[in-house]
Amino acid sequence: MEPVKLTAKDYKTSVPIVWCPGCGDFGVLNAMQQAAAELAIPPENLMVVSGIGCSSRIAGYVNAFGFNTIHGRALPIASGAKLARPEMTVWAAGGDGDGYSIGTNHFVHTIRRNADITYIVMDNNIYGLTKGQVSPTTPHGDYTKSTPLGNPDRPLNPLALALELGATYIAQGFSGNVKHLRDLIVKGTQHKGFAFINVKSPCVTFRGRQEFNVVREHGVYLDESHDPSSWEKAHEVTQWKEKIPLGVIYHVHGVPTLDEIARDLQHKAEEQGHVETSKDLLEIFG
Ligand SMILES: Cc1ncc(C[n+]2csc(CCOP(=O)(O)OP(=O)(O)O)c2C)c(N)n1
Ligand code: SF4
Ligand SMILES: [Mg+2]
Repeated sequence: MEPVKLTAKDYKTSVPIVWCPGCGDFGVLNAMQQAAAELAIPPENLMVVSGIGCSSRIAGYVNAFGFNTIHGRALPIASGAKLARPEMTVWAAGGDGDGYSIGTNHFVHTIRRNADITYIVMDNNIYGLTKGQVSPTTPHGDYTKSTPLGNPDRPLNPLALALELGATYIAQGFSGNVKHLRDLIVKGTQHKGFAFINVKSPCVTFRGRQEFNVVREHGVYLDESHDPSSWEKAHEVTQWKEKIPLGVIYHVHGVPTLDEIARDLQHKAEEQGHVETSKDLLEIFG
């Protein structure tokens, strides 16, 4: 019998979507559903883990195992899920506040461990759910609910940070270009290791609709003249000031993943045999 062909519709849920009309996150949701269909991942083999925020509601909108966790904690939970069930595809998702503010420590250490998961950040430069406070990616000087005199801080550059930390797949997409974003998610999911995709996903309510035009005007799609295997070229791209890079910025293969390392350690421990007494255990650490 022919296998049933999955379509984006198979990844929709009946959970009512409560995002504001025009929110960029709709484009990200469509791209994720299209990517899952393209990769033909049976919904029961897919897990979407998120934190807290408007964007983090996405875990309930994809027909898969979903876990809307605590603020900033999507990555350790996603890493644990992948360790426990390596045969599953695990996507982590959330916002710029979730990932680059309260969750920064997990961002750093998940990259360092090269967990074999895909992390999709809906970067709207604001805390949307809590009604418009400054986020780590809000541009310097911008007025927000919590910076009425202008943002005194310089913004964090997540692409440069990920590159410096040794991320093995770094891409940037735009929720206004679903097809392009779908392809970035497909490639990231196929990548063996931590795939990081920062998505320019405007918050129309607290940053305004013109944010879509900012990305359209300043976005530059990387073509074959960009070599994503070159750290130096990737570094150059992450330092662009006026232009916004869109596409795969950096991609390297062959770095051991967290689950490979863990399984290797498990085999080594099994070879050493069982530890019978606590005295034997203490001797191992002696
Ligand atoms: C421990 C903890 N601190 C603070 C909050 C309040 N809180 C909920 S969502 C959020 C920020 C959301 O911003 P972001 O992650 O960028 O998501 P967005 O709503 O913009 O998609 C904050 C501060 C919380 N839920 N838990
Ligand atoms: S507040 Fe902003 S991020 Fe939240 S749903 Fe509305 S437009 Fe989207
Ligand atoms: Mg946000």
